[in-house]
Amino acid sequence: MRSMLRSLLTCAASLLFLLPLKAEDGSRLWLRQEGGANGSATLPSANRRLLPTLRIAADELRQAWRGAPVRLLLEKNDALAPDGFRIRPTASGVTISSATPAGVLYGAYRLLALQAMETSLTGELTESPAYDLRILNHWDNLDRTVERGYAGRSLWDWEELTDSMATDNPSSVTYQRYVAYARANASIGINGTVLNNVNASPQILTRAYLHGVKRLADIFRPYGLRVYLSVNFASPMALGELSTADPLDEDVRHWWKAKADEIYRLIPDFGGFLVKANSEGQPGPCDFGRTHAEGANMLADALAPHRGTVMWRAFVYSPTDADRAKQAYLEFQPLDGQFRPNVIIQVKNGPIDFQPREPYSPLFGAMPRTPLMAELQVTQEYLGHANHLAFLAPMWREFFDLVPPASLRAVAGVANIGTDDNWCGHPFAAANWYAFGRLAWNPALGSEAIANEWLRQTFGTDEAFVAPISQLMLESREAVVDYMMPLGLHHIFAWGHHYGPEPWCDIPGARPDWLPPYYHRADSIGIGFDRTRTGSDAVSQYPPALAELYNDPATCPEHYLLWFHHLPWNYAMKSGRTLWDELCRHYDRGVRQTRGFQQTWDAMKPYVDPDRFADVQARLRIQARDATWWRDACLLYFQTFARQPIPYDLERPIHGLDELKQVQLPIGNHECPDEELLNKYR
Ligand code: GCW
Repeated sequence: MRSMLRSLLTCAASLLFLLPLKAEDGSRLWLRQEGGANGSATLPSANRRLLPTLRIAADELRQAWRGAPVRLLLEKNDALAPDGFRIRPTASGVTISSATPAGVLYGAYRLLALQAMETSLTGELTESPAYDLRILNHWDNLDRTVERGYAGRSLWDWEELTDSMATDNPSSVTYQRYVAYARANASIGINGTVLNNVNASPQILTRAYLHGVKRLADIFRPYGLRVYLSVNFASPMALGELSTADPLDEDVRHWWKAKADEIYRLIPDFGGFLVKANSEGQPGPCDFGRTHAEGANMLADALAPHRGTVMWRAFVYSPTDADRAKQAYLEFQPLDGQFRPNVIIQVKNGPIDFQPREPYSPLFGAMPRTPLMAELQVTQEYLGHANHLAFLAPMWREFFDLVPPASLRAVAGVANIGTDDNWCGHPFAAANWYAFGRLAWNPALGSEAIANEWLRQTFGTDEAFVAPISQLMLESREAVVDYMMPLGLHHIFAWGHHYGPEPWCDIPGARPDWLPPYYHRADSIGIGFDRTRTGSDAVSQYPPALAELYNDPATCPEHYLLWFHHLPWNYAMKSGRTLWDELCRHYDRGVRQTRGFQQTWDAMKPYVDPDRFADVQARLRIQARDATWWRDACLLYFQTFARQPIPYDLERPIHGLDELKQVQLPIGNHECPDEELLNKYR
């Protein structure tokens, strides 16, 4: 009898698992609540300009809120930043108040998120964004290719947007997608978007495109999302209107003023310009013998009457110094204090270029009289594109743990969004969009909290799913570091696409600092870039205490070791093993972790809808194969210098170095890898 009962129970349990989970394509992101709502929301009286945003807040609550009635209130609160909000349980329900309509909207999304996560509101909840500007940077070209984009094409349909005969049709698929984009951003507090690539086409400033920009700005405005543009510094020349772009030339200054006026006539709340100047072949003030400050200030003067902002990038590396890691500092630090108040210098988190791990850029903290903002890369240019699962919150946490958030004026993230149904390619890549927004709102948030929030809203709240998968997410970035470039190695990617390994890459005539051997410096003695006081002296760009720490291999954190030091293959590591041995073990650990990720995910089948389950499963398989490819390529290549065996207790390489050197991936800067094609080359 007992055994019959047991088998009946087991049967019922397995039947439960067999119930089909609703198909999901990921298009709803973390905003999946629908139906069953009894929400009621009352609006404050407000003038017409403020109403659309408040209406959205009320509609969202009406559609999804299942709790007591909500009252929305516009109310000044001196303790909060303008877009901060207060959620207060009252005798008759809940009140959401803020000084701004956007703040009320953020409060509404927060309340709904709590419901989705099954977290109850126990008392009053107040939140205030750490930065006024929380902005995405799209590297979208006007032909709809996306530089370093791996999720389809650009969202912006310029052909249609620039068509002066077209009228906006709110029920069209593209229009709906624009709305969904603005809504997703608002739900995590992102309030700015730069629509186009920093390698900017001058065409964006022509009348036709500006009209298109205006149409997007009108759609985004009610969601509190302001539009910005990347501009090409030589636009007045490139558009054939002037013979120079010298920032001190009166005609040039006038041209930009007139252009700014034209933009603000169309878009009164236009945010401003983002500029990549004198970097990787882009034009800039230095072409005319002027400084970055003179260039930025000229644009700042054009925008100032409209209260617009210039975000001027510090991503420069002209061949002025032998160490690329030092160049942004060398060029920008002396300009401290020379910029107009409406200029913010946008600095990548690390001194080189969005590597899987970099120390922070020493520019942070070195320009006390200039507002700085951090540029983080959400798109996984150097972390496996849309094929690898790499949750980036831990990487950004590492940055914020060293660079005090209060020393920054704003945070920007290079977007990973495209026309793919699920927006970001890999179903888990949306977690990075989410994490970016959450950290730009509150840089003190922990990675685990963010992973949990995202998982609960995106997949479900079952702890049997959330606990192991949040653990997987938290380990994922370190796994990528391990199988790609552990112990401070960096930029040993294949030429062009930055996806696979090519530590041997040598292209005659190419800039040395675009080639991996420049960075790893492997030779018969050892490996690593000597940036100590007796080397390139990059350490001295850090505050004295850190410089001291990084300068000595005995105190330098091991995860930065080969970033700062060139060390012998037999160098004794903290573990007591040799450097070579430890290097092998990191690569090995990275590969083993990806195998573990596969197993963990497979066990999650009962909790995930079939489409997303299969999609992640397939990508994890690619990741595991790529990890092996990385390990074999790097270890076999470095072994030609180290001349030592890979420790015998580790898994042997399964590829041959010559075979790996033949791998050519058919992808360039602007293309997303075609999986079928890629597999032919693997
Ligand atoms: O990371 C490098 C990329 C380029 C990019 C550049 C930049 C937009 O490989 O594709 O160009 O940085 O940040 O300007």
